[in-house]
Amino acid sequence: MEASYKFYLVLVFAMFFTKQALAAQHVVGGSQGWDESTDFSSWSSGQTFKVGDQLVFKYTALHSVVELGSDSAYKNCDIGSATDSMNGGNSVVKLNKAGTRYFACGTLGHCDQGMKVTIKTVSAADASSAPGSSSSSTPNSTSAASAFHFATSFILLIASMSGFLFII
Ligand SMILES: [Cu+2]
Repeated sequence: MEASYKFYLVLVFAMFFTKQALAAQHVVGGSQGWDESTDFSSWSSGQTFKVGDQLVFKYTALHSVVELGSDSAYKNCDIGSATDSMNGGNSVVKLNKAGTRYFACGTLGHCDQGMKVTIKTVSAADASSAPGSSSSSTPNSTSAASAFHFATSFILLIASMSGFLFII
């Protein structure tokens, strides 16, 4: 009875850490963060956003983060039509489904200066066939990736098991 209780605790623990390991956090703008001087299009072109990943906006009190609902609102910097608004300097956004999302700074004039970013989220399956990987190399890289994920999960399972049993 007690053994199965421990087993489930360990399982939940392992699943939690495995999920954490597979979901990525993207600090918007990289080391420059959410700022007028950052080139967001070049930053985003180097990223793959997958369902389950998180965006982290880091900024000073001069800025905020608003989410815009459409491509036209994004192009026109129509901040008034924002669907969501965040402030406080450290805003986390979860990418919970595939599709395009639009973010801009809510401070007057900043969006027009280029302080905005488009995030295209892909499903995990689409991510493995993303442009750039040629058709011949795709199967190899996919199996390598899943082998890596399996190994990571396995190591985390063992690590959390030993860690948890040690605590108990
Ligand atoms: Cu701003």
